[in-house]
Amino acid sequence: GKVRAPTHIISTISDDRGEEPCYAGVPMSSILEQGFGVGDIISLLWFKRSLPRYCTKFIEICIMLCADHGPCVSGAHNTIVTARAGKDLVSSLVSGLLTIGPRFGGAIDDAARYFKDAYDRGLTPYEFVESMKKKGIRVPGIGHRDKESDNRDKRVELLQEFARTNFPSVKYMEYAVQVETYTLTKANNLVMNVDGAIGSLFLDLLAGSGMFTKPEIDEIVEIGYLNGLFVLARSIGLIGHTFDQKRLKQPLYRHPWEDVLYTK
Ligand code: Q5B
Repeated sequence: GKVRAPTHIISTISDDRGEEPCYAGVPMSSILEQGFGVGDIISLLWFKRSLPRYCTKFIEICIMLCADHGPCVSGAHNTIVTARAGKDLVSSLVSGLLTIGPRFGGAIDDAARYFKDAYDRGLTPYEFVESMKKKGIRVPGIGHRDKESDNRDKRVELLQEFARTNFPSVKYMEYAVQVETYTLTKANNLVMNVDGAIGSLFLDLLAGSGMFTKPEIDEIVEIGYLNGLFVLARSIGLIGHTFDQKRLKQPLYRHPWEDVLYTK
């Protein structure tokens, strides 16, 4: 019979060999006919399945709410400085994206990992937070430079409101809220941030939608899909900041001496 030479690449999410490209087996024409949105496309290409409308809507809300957070945050600052150094769109974009990590925007996966582990093991919020403190690890998804208990992050409230109305269960989010209640007894700015809200709520989406097996959920959390939501969303804003600087014909950025402490 025919002998197939071993392939160098295995791919399971998309196929462009036929008459029309397919995402997870769904042809492009069907995607348009069914009125799919970005949340459906993410479901197909990241999770390899169509998800219920409330899930795809939640994904879209995450993308919309995280698209930008002004010019002062780490990512936008880098992008603005890079664009003003005369660099191209891709360079300006990736310069901003490279700041996404454990402190800025990239705490979603760790928030999901730690909240899931603590909830599933039945730790009280006190036991969880204090065990993190002993290990010298900041609780991912908690804390914000510019938000406090009496000046909450509106994005967190909006995500929670949507989930409380549309998700079958919000047990992980409620646990994260209890963690926040405890961390707020320590400092006023240890509020749940947008990473913590998305991380805990995505656990609820995975566990409550009935669309994922337990091993699949464990694999998603272990691999870490969820920072991808922030990366994708914030790219929209970073591209916007690049165009803004070019449009404004801003000159090379140089930080003022008076804002540097020169010391030996
Ligand atoms: N402490 C976010 O810190 C920040 C603690 C904590 C226990 C914590 C910090 C943190 C975890 C990572 C995280 C996502 C670095 C943030 C985002 C997107 C964004 C950004 C934007 C957007 C802020 C002062 C004292 C110290 C610390 C203690 C702080 N956090 N203890 N668990 N989580 N969070 N990141 O205010 O005793 O004095 O040593 O790492 O979830 O990135 O808008 O800007 O959309 O763009 O600078 O919203 O919370 O405070 O570092 O001076 O710490 O609080 O141990 O205690 P701060 P620090 P001590 S959302």
